Amino acid sequence: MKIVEAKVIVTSPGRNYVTLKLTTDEGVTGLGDATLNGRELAVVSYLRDHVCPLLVGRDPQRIEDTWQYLYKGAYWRRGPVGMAAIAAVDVALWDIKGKVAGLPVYQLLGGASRDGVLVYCHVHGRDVPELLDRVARAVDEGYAAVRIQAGIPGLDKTYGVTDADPDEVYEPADAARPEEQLWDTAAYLESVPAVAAAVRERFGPALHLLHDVHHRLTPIEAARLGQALEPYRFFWIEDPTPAEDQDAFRLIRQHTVTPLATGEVFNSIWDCQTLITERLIDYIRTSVGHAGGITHLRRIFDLAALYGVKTGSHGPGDLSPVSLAAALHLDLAVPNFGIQEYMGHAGPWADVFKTSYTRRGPLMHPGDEPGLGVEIDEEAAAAYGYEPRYLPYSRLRDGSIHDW
Ligand code: KDG
Ligand code: MG
Repeated sequence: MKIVEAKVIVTSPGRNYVTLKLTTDEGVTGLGDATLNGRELAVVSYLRDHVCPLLVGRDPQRIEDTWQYLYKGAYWRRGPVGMAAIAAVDVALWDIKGKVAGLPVYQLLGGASRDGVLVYCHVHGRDVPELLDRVARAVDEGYAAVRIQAGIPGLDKTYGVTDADPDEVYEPADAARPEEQLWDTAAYLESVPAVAAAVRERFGPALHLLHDVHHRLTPIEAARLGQALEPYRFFWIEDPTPAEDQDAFRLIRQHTVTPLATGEVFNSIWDCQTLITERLIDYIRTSVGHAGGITHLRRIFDLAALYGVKTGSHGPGDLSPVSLAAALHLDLAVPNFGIQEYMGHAGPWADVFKTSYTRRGPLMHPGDEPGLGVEIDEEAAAAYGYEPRYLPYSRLRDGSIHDW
């Protein structure tokens, strides 16, 4: 069997998605997600100009060899653009392998280790009453785990909270430049424990609570937050400090037993090595889309399993339904699964992507279609043209730039 076509499809049904579609000489197709939010066209070029020409003529069954060929063969390793491209190829090859075998991808990964995949949804509110109402709605909808983000008094906008409900799109359309937002760490640290207390008081101890700090604290500030949240028994706090500073986690760890999660901006096992092998985190949040596909994510998860670190894959709406499906197949199979982020997708995405995954109460399942269980309608995709958009960025009150 040979790959005869490697096509990159750019579409924006609600937001921008980049999809790689591989076709074999036997007419089998496979999809991979190559979306890198705000930098989509860089990956499009990497694929179209450098990777697709190498794929035509290759045997699609040789997934590991293709991964190594694209990773080692480029000489320039890692990085979000290259690794998103490799991920897309890898996931498309797993899709093809599943279709050829007549099996869902999770069966190729060893079969189901559980009946379904525990997911957490996003809940945000501009203030505490709004947040509480929306947590109640999520509980009514069957979720057992919620990520809670609330507006911060004195700040117009903050990460995780938008005016739209339930959709979260942080990238204003038609903005020629990224939107600027004000950040105030003291106000944030003051508000979060009170928000947590209100949610625990209303919903009791059983609901899993998660919170995303989004890289904004120093190590000692993060330690303080972790301590302050200990009475509320969080499932995790995420990205307490800028994730690339792995040493920071040693200091946070010395001060708090609140579980720590990080990794959504990591692209390879090397980014995770210290954090996992020194047991500095509890959940590794690398994603199928940004960390080299199913093949490489499985390797990261296996390393994590050795050290008692569980999985908690990044699953925002800016990764396409193809990535979500791939994540669910892996989540179902790996022994050290922890939780899967499920933000859902905004806008008319379902016109373009036909999916087989389902949610029943707190659990999701990828479905039993051969391969990933996702198809793309190229005609529908063509109707939603690319929209340049940027993520926002933050400044402190003195005008200096802070992590968003
Ligand atoms: O594109 C950036 C988003 O994927 C990120 O801000 C979402 O932090 C995020 C999360 O945990 O979902
Ligand atoms: Mg996050």
